[in-house]
Formats: sequence, C-alpha cells, structure tokens
Amino acid sequence: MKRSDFPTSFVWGTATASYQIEGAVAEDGRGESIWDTFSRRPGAIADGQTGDIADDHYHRAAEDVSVMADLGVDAYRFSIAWPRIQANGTGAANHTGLAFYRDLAERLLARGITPWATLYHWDLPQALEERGGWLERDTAYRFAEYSAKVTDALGDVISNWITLNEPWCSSFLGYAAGVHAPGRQEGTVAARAAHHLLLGHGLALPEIRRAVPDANVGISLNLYSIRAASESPADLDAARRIDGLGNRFFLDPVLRGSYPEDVLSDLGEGAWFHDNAAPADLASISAPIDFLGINYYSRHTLRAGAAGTEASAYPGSEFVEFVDTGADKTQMGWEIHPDGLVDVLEMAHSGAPELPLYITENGSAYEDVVGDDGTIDDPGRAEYLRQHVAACLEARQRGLPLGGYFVWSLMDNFEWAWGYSRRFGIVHVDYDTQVRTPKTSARWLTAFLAGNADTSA
Ligand code: IFM
Repeated sequence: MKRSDFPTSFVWGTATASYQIEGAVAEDGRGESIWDTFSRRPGAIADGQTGDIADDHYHRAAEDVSVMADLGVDAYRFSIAWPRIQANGTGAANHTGLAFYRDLAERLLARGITPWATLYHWDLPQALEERGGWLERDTAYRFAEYSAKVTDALGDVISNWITLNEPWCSSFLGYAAGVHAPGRQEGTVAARAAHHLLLGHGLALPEIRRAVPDANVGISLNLYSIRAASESPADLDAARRIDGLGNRFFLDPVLRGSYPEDVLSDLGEGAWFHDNAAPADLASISAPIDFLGINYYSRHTLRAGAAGTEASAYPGSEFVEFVDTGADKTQMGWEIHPDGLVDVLEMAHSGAPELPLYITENGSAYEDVVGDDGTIDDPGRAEYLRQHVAACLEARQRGLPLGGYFVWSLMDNFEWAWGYSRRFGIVHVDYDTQVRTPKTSARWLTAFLAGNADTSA
C-alpha cells in the first residue's frame, strides 16, 4: 500500500477538538462551557482532571502547526469553542476569540495545511445549559446564530465546515447515560436533544452558505458497524435497536428527511416527535450537504440480554447486551475491526449514493511507555492506523466515494470522562512539560505520506 494508490485529491489529515486541547479556559473573554462545569463534578472524570490546561494549545498553536507540517498532513480538523465566541451563548461575537482561530487558520494555510473547522464539538456555553441546553428548541436557533457569526468572520480563511460532531454523544451520552456533560439522566427524552442538535445543524446550513459562498459543509456522525450475535429473532432485534438508535436515528433525518419509526417506537417518543419535529424541521435537517463525515472506531455485536441497572446510552433498549467477540481491543475496550470501516461507508453510501464521504475521525488509545531515550514506540496504534488506512483503500477499490481520512488524534488530549488516562495521539504530550514527541505511529504516517510503500503488513 502506498499513498499513490489513492488519488492526489485524497485528503490526509489529523483531528482534535477545542476543549480537549486548548486549555486557557478563563482567558480572553472565554465563557464557561458545560464541560468546565461537568469536569468539576466529583466522580465525573476518571482521573478527576479538567480541561483547564489540557495541551495548552491556546498558547502553543504555532508549535502545533509546525508539528503537523513535519508530519506532512494536508489538512487539520479542529473545533471552535462556542464560549470563546459568545461567552454566554448569545450576543455579539468576541473578537479576541475569533482572532485566535483566524491566526490558527492563517498559520495552517501558510504551511500548506487546509483548515477544516467543526462548529460544535460538545462545549456548549453553560449559560445555555442553564436555559435547558439541547432539550430546549431555542438552543438550535442560538447555534445557527453562533454559526453565522463564526462563518461571517472566518469564511475568507476557512471553507471546510462541519456543523456538529457526533450528535449521538451530545444527546445520548449527555442527556440519557449522563456520562458526558451536562451529565443528565433523562432517559428517552434525550432523543429530543438529538432533534434539537440536528435542527441546529439544519438551521446553520443556510447561514454558512450565505457567509461562505464556496463552503464545503457537512456533519460528522459516529457510526458503528453492527452485527447480531446470531440469527435468532431476539438477537436480530437487539442489533436492529442499536443500529437504529446509533446509526439510523441520525443518518435518516440528514439523508432522507425522516426519523425511523421503529426507533421512535422503541423510545416511546413518537407523540413528541409527531408534535414537535415538524416537516419544516426535517426539510432543514435534510437540506443538501457537500459531504458526510463519519467517525469510525469499532463494531458492535449484539444479543438480547438482561436489563442493565445503570442509566443507559440506549434508552428504551436497556435489555440489549454488547457481546465480547474476543477480537483484539484498544485500551478503551473497543474491538478492532478495520473491515467495519468499509461497512459504515457502505451504509452511508446506500442512503446517498452521490454524497462524498470522509472519515473525519479514526484512531485508538493505547497505554504508551516513554522509553529511556524519550521515544514512544506504539506498535498497537501504528498497526491500527495501518489497518484502517488499508480499509480506506479497500473502500475506494470497491467504488465508495471516500475523499479523505483524518486520524484521531493529532496529539494526546483530554479524553472526556476518561480525563488524561487515555491517549489517542500519534504525537505524545508530556503533560508536565507540554513537550510534544511524535510516536512510532506518527512516523509511520509521515513515511506513508512521503510516498514510502508500507511493508509492515
Ligand atoms: O476523543 C473523542 C472525540 O472527541 C470524539 N470522537 C471519539 C474520540 C475518542 O473517544
């Protein structure tokens, strides 16, 4: 496998998100986000840490752009912190916040790296959460207003825009399981948060297109390859439910303009959606996008089981069991199935045959060891990366319209409820010194991008 097996237009990038790397949470007019609040809740974060400093990227953006230039990537996907732009989620834009992202974009462009900006990667202004957060329809309008301000200000230096990152996480992990900010356990009502997130995406689209005439706009969904553990009707139904809530509940409204009826019925939310998710909402949500971003990490194998006792990320389907198939896992406990990447591309492609697809995240956490000489050899992550790049090639050879691949993540960072105990970076971050060191996986990527054939298989 060589880079030249892919078209020259194929985009090779790395990805991060604001709260996970920036730090500087109280600087230059940034307001509080739901993650600032949630990370201070006792027991919410595995290692009791916050994103207060994280990778200190806010002060080290120039260095981080140089790290990327040395890697040889074409593109960088980062997110814009809403509370840096509007401290309380409404009102005039904070020019200092905008200036930070303009400076970042200009530095990237100067090094030949194309910026891809995500408008919402989970850091909702806390003030909006206090008004009901994503359970309130008004938050969708606030998001569209914020998106307009950002794209009006930065559309001359950034043309690639992603509205939302992984709305399943924002809604079901945030408002049902309660393991992500804002940490609420509202059961099936979390589906309403999903609708308001998607409505925000739909309302933001025309704003972005107005502000950036050459915009390339999409949304990033976390999709899973789903299998039933057996052909038994109960196991097939378990797979249908998780595929429904995790994949189709987001793909269908965006690509087809409707919510899957079976999922609304599993959730018992049909009446609310009938009364509140109007045809006009669905027309906005399904307005044409230029690409679909897919974040792919793993496959789920499902069977019917006993109801769990913890608040579920799949409300209405608490009796479904995730089966350990014995496949190798990353440190997250996520099974490694590179062929699942092809499955999710096929799934998205079947719903929208003309739509370009991008893997906007893919990566792995491993327990890294810093060698005596300061190097970090991460064969597990390097192999995960190689296998998933090979899956991208397989997808293209099957004719799937895959236009690019972004590694999650450029560098180790705050892994949400896991704090700093999980490292996804291909570049190591020493949190005491903030020194960045490319790992073996990064060196593999650099060699691959430089055109060296991969011989490690
Ligand atoms: O770190 C996250 C990222 O913010 C969203 N997608 C999954 C990654 C790994 O958990």
